[in-house]
Amino acid sequence: MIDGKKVLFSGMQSTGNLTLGNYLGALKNWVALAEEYECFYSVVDMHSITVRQVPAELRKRARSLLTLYIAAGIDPEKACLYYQSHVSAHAELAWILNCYTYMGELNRMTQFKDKSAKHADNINAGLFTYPVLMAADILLYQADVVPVGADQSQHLELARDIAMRFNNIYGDVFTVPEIYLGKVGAKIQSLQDPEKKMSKSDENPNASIYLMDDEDTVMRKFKRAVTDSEGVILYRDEQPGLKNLINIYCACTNRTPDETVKEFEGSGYGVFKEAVGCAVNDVLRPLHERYSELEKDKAYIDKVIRDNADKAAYFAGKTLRKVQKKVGFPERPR
Ligand code: ATP
Ligand code: LTN
Repeated sequence: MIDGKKVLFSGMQSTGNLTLGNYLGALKNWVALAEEYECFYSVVDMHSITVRQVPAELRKRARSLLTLYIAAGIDPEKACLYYQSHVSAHAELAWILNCYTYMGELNRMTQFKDKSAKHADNINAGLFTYPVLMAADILLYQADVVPVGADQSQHLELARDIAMRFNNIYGDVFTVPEIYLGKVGAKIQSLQDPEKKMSKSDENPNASIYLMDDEDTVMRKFKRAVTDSEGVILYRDEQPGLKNLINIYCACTNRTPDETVKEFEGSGYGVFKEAVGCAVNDVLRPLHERYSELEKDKAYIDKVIRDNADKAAYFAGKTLRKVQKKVGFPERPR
């Protein structure tokens, strides 16, 4: 608890350009949750280097991601928006937790298996211990809840196991975090292959709507979205492409699938796709405007980065010192 509020932690990697999936599945919920919880939203740049990055690109993307957090509506006076690499306690706690995590546990992680298959030329130890750094992120702030997509639930389970193991040995040191899974928009699929999730690392640019896509590009991508040959607008598993478009439409307009099906009864796919494109553009327009204003205000963003790193370091430091003491590190003489 901080100031009587429950604590929430989440993070996003600064790799690739954010997609509509990232926005509807994560960012949009983050904005709403910031009202209720004491939130820490990190740009997890230390996680990003588990895969090779071009340094200048990584730096640029990290800043752009932090700016997008604000453009999406998160108030940096209320929620703490910061770079993971600015708070050294993350690396320090991750090392300690490495010594309380088993190889067997890490071996079971499906993201590790997927990523090592994808980057067979660079299966580094960081990729293997990625979930331990993630556990450190969460446990440092004594987070009660962690909003993530379903793909991250295995990592969160591990963070809970590590916390409970540590607490069993040393007493109540860590809050055991709960996963928070959003409902609408929890899973946005690829526009080209509705069996796959929309992902920022998809090679086909037509598969994803990027948050920075201009209006014409958005309309064009929806026009080309893969549907089916049924020709009727219904919300069902047999029409996965259409179901995904309905989900996107609903998430952007706060309508239900039933209302949407009624609204477009008798319409062709062309008409519906255009409506989805317009609904998405209505959501992206204010985001673009706010982003381009913020981007120009270098001093403001710099101040947010500095102040919030200090705030994060303060809370993280408290937990880290407690942990160091518990495991038996000598106290620093004053
Ligand atoms: P990558 O393709 O690089 O693995 P990603 O697009 O899957 O990235 P992450 O950085 O892993 O995105 O995820 C950031 C957040 O966005 C997470 O909380 C994740 O669950 C959510 N998210 C990612 N893709 C989707 C999606 N298609 N639908 C809903 N939420 C998503
Ligand atoms: N692994 C997560 C990003 C992430 C995270 C975290 C999410 C790193 N540390 C802590 C929640 C809490 C991802 O790839 N989406």
